[in-house]
Amino acid sequence: MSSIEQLVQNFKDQQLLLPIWFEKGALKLINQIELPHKEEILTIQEVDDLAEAIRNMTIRGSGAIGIAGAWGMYLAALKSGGAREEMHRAAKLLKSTRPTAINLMKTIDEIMNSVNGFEKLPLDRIEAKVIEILERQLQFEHALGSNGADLIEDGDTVLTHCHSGALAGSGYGGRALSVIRKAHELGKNIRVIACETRPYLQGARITAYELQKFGIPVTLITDNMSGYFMSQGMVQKVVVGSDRVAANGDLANKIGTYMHALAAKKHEIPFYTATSSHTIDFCLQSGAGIEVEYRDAQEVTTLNGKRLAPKGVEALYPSFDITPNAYLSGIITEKGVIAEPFAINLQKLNIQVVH
Ligand code: RI2
Repeated sequence: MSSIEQLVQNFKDQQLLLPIWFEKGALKLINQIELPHKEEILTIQEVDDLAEAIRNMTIRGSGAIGIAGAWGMYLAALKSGGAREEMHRAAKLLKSTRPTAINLMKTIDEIMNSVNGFEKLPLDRIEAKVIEILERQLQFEHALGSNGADLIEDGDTVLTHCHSGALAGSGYGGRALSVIRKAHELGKNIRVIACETRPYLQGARITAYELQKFGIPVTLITDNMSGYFMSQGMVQKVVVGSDRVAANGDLANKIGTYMHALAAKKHEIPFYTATSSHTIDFCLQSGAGIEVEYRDAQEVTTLNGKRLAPKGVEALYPSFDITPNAYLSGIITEKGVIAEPFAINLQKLNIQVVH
């Protein structure tokens, strides 16, 4: 068994909910577009097809697309024998698929930097790097989950937005759901309110699906109900993921996150982002520098392919919004929970800056 096969077997033995893995010379991935009604596994043989799967959100979530980037580089190396030109082409193509989540760019850069100076890029080095990245991501999930679980009290109802869970990460609980899963495993009696997350419906389709699988009580609401439930004392904490965190703690996360943060502040409800240190972009001083991806506005004018709005009406679909650091109670990372002042305390994390 090769070391890559061993890694995949080891992950499967841990009963992880893997979004993507390598099997018999090809990539396998869960088709997240079809969840929860169909648990379809797709086979991907070409880097170009993987790039399209990331672009069209067959696989999504900042952690998972970082991992997909690593697997894509492995596939490129395997197919081309490590040909420098093809590796550069694959890196450029994969990095171009989604602009906001930084893990994708960082992971690919890390792999390319590990083979700097080689004429023909050595497969064993790339393989070792991919294994290191995947194992590290999983360790992050357990560590940040434990750090965040300490903040959750017995009896809490935790509101989350979008899906920052196993299938958005490396299979344990991603970011926000690692916190919730650890708290549940510690025996804390908690409930989750999941926001449906229009228009892709990550919350209704994937967060609810995962929490049911984990045996954690979940109640689904539409995004515009969060303020009401907060005002009624029905939410004790908010925990969301993040696609990119600027050096001052401003964060990009799924569109709608900012609205929940405003309501949480008004009702003095602690609002946390659960993330890994790799999601922090020290090259950006504030959230103003984060590129917000716009997606096809047809997803707003239609639902399940059925038109909602009159023909010809204009719509907009920014995929993310920026929540300023003033609304954050803490940033939950694998290295601990970072408190205010975020710009100073994030610097102390001792994270290598990747430009
Ligand atoms: P982690 C998602 O975006 C959402 O913004 C969600 O909060 C985040 O990625 C999950 O990533 P999309 O890829 O915070 O569904 O778990 O557009 O890394």
